[in-house]
Amino acid sequence: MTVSALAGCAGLLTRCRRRRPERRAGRQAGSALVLVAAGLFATVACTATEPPPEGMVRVPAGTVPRPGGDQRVETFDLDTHEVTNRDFAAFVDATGFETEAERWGWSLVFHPEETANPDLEQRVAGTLWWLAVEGAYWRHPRGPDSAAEADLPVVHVSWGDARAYCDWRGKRLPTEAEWDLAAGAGNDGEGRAHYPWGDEPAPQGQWVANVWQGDFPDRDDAADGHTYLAPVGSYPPNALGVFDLGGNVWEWVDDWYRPGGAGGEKVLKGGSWLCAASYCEGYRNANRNQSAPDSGLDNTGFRCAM
Ligand SMILES: [Ca+2]
Repeated sequence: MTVSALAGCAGLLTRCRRRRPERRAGRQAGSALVLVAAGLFATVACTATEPPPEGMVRVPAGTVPRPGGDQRVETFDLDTHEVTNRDFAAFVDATGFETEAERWGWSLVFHPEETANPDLEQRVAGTLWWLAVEGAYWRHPRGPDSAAEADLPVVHVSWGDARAYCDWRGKRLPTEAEWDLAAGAGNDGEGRAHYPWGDEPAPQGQWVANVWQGDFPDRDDAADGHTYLAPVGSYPPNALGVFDLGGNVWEWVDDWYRPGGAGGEKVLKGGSWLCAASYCEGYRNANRNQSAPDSGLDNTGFRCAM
């Protein structure tokens, strides 16, 4: 049984599987390795009358629009914040978990200063702003000379890494429909806003999410106060009390990008600090991205549900 089949506020049983590493580039510019965590079991039970666990909000049941008609989503609980480096360090300290980026020995880092040199080695074809950096992983997100800051969202985590963390917490990754319901602030169909925070990209001229302003990928004006990752919770939450659903990091969800797409790519939602209105506006609620499940980049993270 898959995790998504157990979505909702009910008894939950999740398990990690071991897969063989396979190196390839995802659509978003992926890297390598697959997951670990053998035999991790977690059992969680809750009822609709219990308050959500600390650090989570309860998202009431509703529907989300889909091409074939509205899809119903049952009540579930969602982390209020993206998983931080502090959170992930606790997981690694307790379990000795090693991410896929660590196993490969490199990961992909956004290097706008290098975009003028198309001959630079260790690039990913077609993505001139991504540079493969040896020694980059969650503890050293920009390379060996950088250090992860505790309150920033963890990055360079693959879908498998993310799922292993959520398993350890007795949680799971949200489904795409759950994520969409939360980003729509619980509003069904036509009531859904254009962005997780409303219909205006910058209400009253104020950016309320960490995205990119200016000409991507050459100049980030940082009108929102951050040119890179922002500490989680730096901007107001949406109407449900969920922070950073738009911008900061793309968030892994449980679903395959194409239905039944085992062996394909997983869905990412919410956009990141690299999303510009002039390029992809990935922070729109209707937007969805895809990446190989063994990929990790410095604009990709996650949060958990249960
Ligand atoms: Ca920004």
